[in-house]
Amino acid sequence: MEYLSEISQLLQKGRAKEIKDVVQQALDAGMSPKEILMDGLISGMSVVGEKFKNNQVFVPEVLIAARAMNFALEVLKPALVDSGVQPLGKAVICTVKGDMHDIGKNLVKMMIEGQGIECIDLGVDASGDKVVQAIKEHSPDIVCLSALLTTTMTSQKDIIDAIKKAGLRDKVKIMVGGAPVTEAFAKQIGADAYTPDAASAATIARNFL
Ligand code: B1M
Repeated sequence: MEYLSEISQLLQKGRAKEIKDVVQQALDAGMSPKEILMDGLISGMSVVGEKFKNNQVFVPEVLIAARAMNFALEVLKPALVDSGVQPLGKAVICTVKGDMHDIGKNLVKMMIEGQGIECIDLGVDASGDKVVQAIKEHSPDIVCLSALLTTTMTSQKDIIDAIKKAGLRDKVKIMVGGAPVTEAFAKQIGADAYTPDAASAATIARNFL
C-alpha cells in the first residue's frame, strides 16, 4: 500500500528517476505488476488529469508526469509482458490523426505483445494513408486505433473509411479504444471491437487470432 501511494505521488510530481527505483522495489517486494499499474501509476495519472481539467496544473506539469509514467512503464514492461513467446499474429497500432496522447496506446501495445502478438507501432498522429500503407506493407491481422480526445474520435472513423476505400477492410479486424470512445461509437463507425482498457484489448486481440 505504501509503495502504491509513493508511486502515485512520484508520478504526480513527475519524478522520473525515483519512480523507476520505487516501481522496481515494489516488484521485488512481490507486488503484482497489474496492481502497480492500476493503483499506483494510473491512479496517479487520474489525479493529474483531474487537476489539468480544473486548471490547477498545466501542460508542462502533465508532460513531466507523462514522462515519469513512461519511465515507470519501462521497468514494468518485462513483468507485464510474458517474454519468449513466438508471435501468434501481427497488429498495427497507433494513436489517430490529430492526437498526441501515447501512454494508453503504449500500454495496449505492451499487453497485446504480452499475448504473443507482434506490434507494428505507427506512433501518434497517424493518418488513414499511413495505416493503409502499413497494412499493405505488414499484412497485420489486427489494426488498433487509440483516441483520447473527443475531437479526434472522428479520426478513427476516417481511418476505417480509408481502409474500406483501399479495399482492405476484410483483411483486418479493427479495434478502437481510448477514454472518450464507447461501444456505441465503435459500432457506429464500423469497428470490430471496442475495449475500455489495455488488458481487455489484449484478450480480444488474442481471440481474433
Ligand atoms: Co491531454 N487531455 N491534452 N495531454 N491528457 C486529456 C485526455 C483530458 C481528458 C484532460 C482533461 O481535460 N481532464 C483532455 C481531453 C478532453 C476531451 O477531449 N474529452 C485533454 C486535453 C484537452 C488535451 C489538450 C487539447 C490540452 C491543450 O493543449 N489545451 C492537448 C491535446 C494535444 C493533442 O493530442 N493534440 C493535450 C495534451 C496532453 C499532453 C501532451 C500534455 C499529455 C500527453 C502526453 C503523452 O501521452 N505522451 C496529456 C495527458 C498526459 C493527458 C491526461 C492527463 C492523461 C492521459 C493518459 O495518459 N492517461 C488526460 C486526462 C486523463 O486521462 N485523466 C488528458 C493514462 C492512460 C493509461 O490512460 O490513455 O485513457 P488512457 O488509456 C487507457 C484507456 O483509454 C484504454 O487503455 C488504457 C489503459 O488501460 N485505451 C485503449 C487507450 N487506447 C486504447 C485502444 C484500444 C483499447 C483501449 O484498442 C485499440
